[in-house]
Amino acid sequence: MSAIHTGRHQPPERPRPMSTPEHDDPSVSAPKRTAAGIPGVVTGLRYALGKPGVTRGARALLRINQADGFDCPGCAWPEPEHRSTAEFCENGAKAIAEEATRNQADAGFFAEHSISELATWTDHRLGRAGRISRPMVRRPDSDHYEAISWNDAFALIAEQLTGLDHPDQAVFYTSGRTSNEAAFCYQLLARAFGTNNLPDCSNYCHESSGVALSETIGIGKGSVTLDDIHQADLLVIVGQNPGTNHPRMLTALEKAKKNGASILAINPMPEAGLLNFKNPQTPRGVLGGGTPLADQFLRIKLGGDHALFTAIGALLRQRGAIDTAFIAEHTSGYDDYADSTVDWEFTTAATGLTRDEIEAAADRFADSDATIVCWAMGLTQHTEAVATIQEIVNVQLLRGMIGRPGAGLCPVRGHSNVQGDRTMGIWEVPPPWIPALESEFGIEVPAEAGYHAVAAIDAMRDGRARVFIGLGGNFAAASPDTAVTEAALRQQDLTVHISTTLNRSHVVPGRTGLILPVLGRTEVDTQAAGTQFVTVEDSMSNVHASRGRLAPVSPYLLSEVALISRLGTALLGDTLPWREFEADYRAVRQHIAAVVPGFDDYEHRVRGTGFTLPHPPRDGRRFTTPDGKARFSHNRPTAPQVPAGRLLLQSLRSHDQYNTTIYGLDDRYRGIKGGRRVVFCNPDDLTELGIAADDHVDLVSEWPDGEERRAERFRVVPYPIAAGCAATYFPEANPLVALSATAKRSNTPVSKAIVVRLEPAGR
Ligand SMILES: Nc1nc2c(c(=O)[nH]1)N[C@H]1C(S)=C(S)[C@@H](COP(=O)(O)OP(=O)(O)OC[C@H]3O[C@@H](n4cnc5c(=O)[nH]c(N)nc54)[C@H](O)[C@@H]3O)O[C@H]1N2
Ligand SMILES: Nc1nc2c(c(=O)[nH]1)N[C@H]1C(S)=C(S)[C@@H](COP(=O)(O)OP(=O)(O)OC[C@H]3O[C@@H](n4cnc5c(=O)[nH]c(N)nc54)[C@H](O)[C@@H]3O)O[C@H]1N2
Ligand SMILES: [Mo]
Repeated sequence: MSAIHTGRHQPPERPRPMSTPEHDDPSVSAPKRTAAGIPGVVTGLRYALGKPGVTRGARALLRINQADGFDCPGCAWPEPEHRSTAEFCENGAKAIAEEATRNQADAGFFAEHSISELATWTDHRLGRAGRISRPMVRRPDSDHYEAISWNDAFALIAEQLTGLDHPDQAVFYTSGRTSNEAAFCYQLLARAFGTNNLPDCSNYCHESSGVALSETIGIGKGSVTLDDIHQADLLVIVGQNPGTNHPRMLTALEKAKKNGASILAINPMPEAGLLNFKNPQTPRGVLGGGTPLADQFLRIKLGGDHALFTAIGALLRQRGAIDTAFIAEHTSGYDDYADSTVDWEFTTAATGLTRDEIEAAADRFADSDATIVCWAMGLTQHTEAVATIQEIVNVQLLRGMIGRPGAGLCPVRGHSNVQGDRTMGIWEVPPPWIPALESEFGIEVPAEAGYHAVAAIDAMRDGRARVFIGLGGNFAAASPDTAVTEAALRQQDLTVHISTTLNRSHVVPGRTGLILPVLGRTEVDTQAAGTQFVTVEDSMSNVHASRGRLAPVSPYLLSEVALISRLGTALLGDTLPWREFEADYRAVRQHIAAVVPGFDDYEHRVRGTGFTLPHPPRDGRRFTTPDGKARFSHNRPTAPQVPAGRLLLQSLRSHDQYNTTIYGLDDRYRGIKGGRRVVFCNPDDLTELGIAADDHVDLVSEWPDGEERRAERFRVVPYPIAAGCAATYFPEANPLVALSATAKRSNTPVSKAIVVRLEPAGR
């Protein structure tokens, strides 16, 4: 299918670069081999103390991830039971600083800067504008946002929604920072209104993990606890960069190493956080040389993991290193699972690894009594992502590495409550507990699934969707095929962005556009019944409370729960208990307890350090699949096809960004300073392509639809990345990803598998 020329709409404009190359001239030095330590803490403190003003920042830092404080809005890594006084990391500090900033995009700001002017700003500059301080509206044909009252804003949304021909013409997107309470209210609002159109950032993130795990072990969540990580004797970290994206995970890895674990890292890039770690919270980390982390590093080609894990599975069977009792008692499909020969020619070509390296990795699995495999976006954003993750499940099942201490499957989640949002029903698929929701609230929910994120863009582009509401996030910048997505948003009758800070989505409004500002996680939330807390679920299914501690940056802000409740009243009237929800979040939790399995006695159990949700495979080797067994999958290994003269490009995160929020222009561990338009390439590939270090190139992507997409002017940086592969930053790379290029079965854009050619830059 062509993503571009279908439907009755005009082909969109050519993709354009999202930041201005002239302002982007990075300096390049050698990549670092050690993550965190003193420079990390100092950098984090500089952000947190320097930006919001000293007392505000320091007060915030001391409350991060404490039992009586707020959950760090950085990542979803769990908190240890005995928390150190500073249970935060450099990048958590940056996330706090971003939210606690005193900069405000207020009414004066929007009067001064037109929407068309703001559209020319870089993402970094947009973010610097700071917190949105009151509700703003862009009226049809106006080039400015102007202030609007909350009541008028809710009336406007209700009028547009009730004017639709069908509820399915509305899209209710969610990002993963939303609390359980807000998420539950939001899905109730959408479903009571009559649609399951609840796409979320999970569709772009760990959807492939959810699909792969649900099909094989019966539940789409990871099966390990933090204690398991500490007790493992082999930790495999594949397709993940914890030094930047989950820095607190390094503390757990260090502890595991002290307990005797070995670490196998699998990545096309030698990421600093995988190789060496200095823990800023121990004297040794502060004074000493740090802990070497990876015992073996496999510099794999992009997309080579499917072939690698197929080979490892075969080698384990050849050696008889399998848990026959577990396989017999707890699994099905073993007999159909591929035979145990390894096609070495295919495997070494697909992985870029030698046979010896792969044999040595298989030895580690065979020798381990407690193996955990951790992964993130390096696996989920590929065409064969689901099959690849299922190959990892196969290997773990062969060895019986699930439901026992120190062993299991560990998809490391991104956004701090992305897993909780799913648990609360933020999902385009109606969850199994819908009948309970229906009887609890006396509503009827449509049976058909709604749009996932990519399908939502399709529907908006084709005129099947006319209203877009985003609860957090930055849909314009996080989505693939930027030009298509922006055009789709612009042609909506109404776009509503429920946001904390200014971002790119705000500058591509629909005919009418609203920006509705909300309290952040760090801020005190006071309602009729007093000060409220919210709850979140981390990557290991622990549910706990989060209490904001800072004074709100503006008196006009609503909490997300209050906002959704008032919209609910405006749209659906008092048929549902919206007013109770807003006044006292205990009312929301009471209904969650009645509807969502695992939340009995929620209010009581979530106090203190919280509780852990049930996970049948982890808790008792019970598998909630149709036959009650864990399933072996039979997938033929594949590898991405890259024509001669082309490179396979991945888009990843720099050290100074949180997804589409750009904190700064450095990527310290990779040696980049003062800019983002860089492309990391293997030196041998550059020689072969006749491109010199420091040349500037355009990235031109090539897809089966024949349509070319271009991102302009990137500085070439020679880097020890696997041969045939290249890397650049997200979201600058998003214009290159065709909307139709998604992972099989999970529909996640293949942001890590972009076939490109490098052309000399136009200027
Ligand atoms: N500071 C900070 N923290 C964050 C975020 C942030 O932007 N900033 N984002 C949050 C979110 S939403 C998420 S989802 C997570 C993301 O966490 P990560 O998944 O760590 O994020 P990426 O930067 O996309 O890094 C992908 C890693 O996988 C590797 N990789 C890419 N392709 C392949 C492959 O084919 N095979 C293998 N083996 N490796 C591959 C890349 O080289 C890179 O090291 O982080 C969360 N935490
Ligand atoms: N090419 C490419 N594309 C990708 C990826 C990639 O690796 N490569 N990664 C994908 C992944 S893993 C993800 S998760 C998505 C991320 O997609 P999103 O979650 O949509 O994007 P974010 O950048 O995290 O959203 C940032 C915005 O959220 C708002 N915000 C922050 N905190 C709050 C809050 O507490 N409440 C509310 N209401 N709003 C808040 C702020 O206005 C901020 O501008 O991007 C995906 N896109
Ligand atoms: Mo994510």
